[in-house]
Amino acid sequence: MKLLEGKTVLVTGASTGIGRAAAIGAAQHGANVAINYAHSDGPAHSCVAEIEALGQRAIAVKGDVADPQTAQAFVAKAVEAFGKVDVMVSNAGICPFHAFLDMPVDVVERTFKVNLHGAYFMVQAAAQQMVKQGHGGSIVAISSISALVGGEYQTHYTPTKAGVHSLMQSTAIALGKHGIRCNSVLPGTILTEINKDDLADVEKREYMEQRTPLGRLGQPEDLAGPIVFLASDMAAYVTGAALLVDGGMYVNLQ
Ligand code: RM4
Repeated sequence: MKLLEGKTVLVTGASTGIGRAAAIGAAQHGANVAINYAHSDGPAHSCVAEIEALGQRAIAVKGDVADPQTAQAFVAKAVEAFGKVDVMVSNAGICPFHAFLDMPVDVVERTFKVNLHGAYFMVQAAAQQMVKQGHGGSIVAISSISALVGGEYQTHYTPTKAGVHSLMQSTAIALGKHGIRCNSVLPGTILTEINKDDLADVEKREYMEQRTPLGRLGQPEDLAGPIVFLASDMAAYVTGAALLVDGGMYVNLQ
């Protein structure tokens, strides 16, 4: 069953990791896809190729989500290519692990601008287009288990993920009248570029695995199904919700 047949799905930070898995998952469910990416053209273009190999159309649009203009340009390019926006998956994020007491100003500011401001501008631009279209839509923001719990080396990061979760709660209220649903997904520890260096520490990786009742860390593909579900009409009455996708890590005290 294809849950996104004929839909246009936009995904930020989609050249690798969770964003890439979401983009390909949407295509597997019948969507045409516009991906945003910030840096490397190669992985972005290979993501487009993988989507086209599935028989769906795709475009890749380079842009730094921290720049408000990027969101407007991304949505405009998607509308130019596909005529509409049905789903926005706001995924782009960074997590440069760093101790609190000597955390540099530029690291804090960059993390907030990418993870929170970037999400805000992308969600706003997509919602503006959806309202103009007049037939609703779905917005899925990638928050994190870190919206709910802390991290010693993530004092700049966890507030942004809590903010993304809260943004979905408030936009769900603001946009419900337009038939636009807003929900957040809260991944646990998923093996991606964002934590490759951190999890290269064998002791740290084993600790995180042992904290996970399902016995393994997540893969980006583990997020595709939950994101497609929230994007689709299967979740027609779901808005303002948060879906943990963490292998049970959050509830595992003892
Ligand atoms: C997630 C969670 C994971 C970490 C990534 C970077 O929100 O904290 O443990 O590896 O961020």
